[in-house]
Amino acid sequence: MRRIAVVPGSFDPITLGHLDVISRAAGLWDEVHVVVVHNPDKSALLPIAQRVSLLERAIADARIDGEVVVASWSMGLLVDYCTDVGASVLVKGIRSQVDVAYETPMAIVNRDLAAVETVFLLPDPANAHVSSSLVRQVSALGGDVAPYVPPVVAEYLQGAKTP
Ligand code: COD
Repeated sequence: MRRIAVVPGSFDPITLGHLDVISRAAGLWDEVHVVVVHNPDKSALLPIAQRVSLLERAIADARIDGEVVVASWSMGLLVDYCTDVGASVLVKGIRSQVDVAYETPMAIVNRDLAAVETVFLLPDPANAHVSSSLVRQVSALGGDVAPYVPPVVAEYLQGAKTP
């Protein structure tokens, strides 16, 4: 049986922390779906289609070993996407106790709703402080985001600032 996992997120934009989680998930499951989901608790920088495009290019550039599909989902529960594609596992990255507190209730509800388990991966310590919100803030204030994001994202954000 093919073992499929879903790595969901806002990916606004994809960071090196996300890329690390995606890469390790691709080594653990037969097929990994990276799914862009709108998070209503966050104010967005990039449209969903742009986030998908940057994810696709960053994953291709990183030459991740494994089968990785990029998609977006706006049709309701994330577990419905999992059911549609035959995934039984959600993969989330855990950087801190804040992430644990945020993710734990969702993991329990997703298991209740559709028997979808959540697997938590710890970050590479080199990326443990990296978040999309940090990248958005550094970029908005004119700083260099290259240490935190794949090159394609750094180029895109730099281009978006250049008149
Ligand atoms: N290192 C490791 N992991 C990281 C790093 C890093 N540097 N940065 C982020 N991550 C992890 C995050 O912890 C998260 O697991 C994932 O990467 C995505 O992060 P973000 O910030 O892009 O995305 P979020 O946290 O805004 O995404 C939240 C979801 C949309 C995935 C979440 O809200 C969700 O699962 N929603 C489901 C909606 C639903 O069906 N609800 C009903 C039942 S609960």
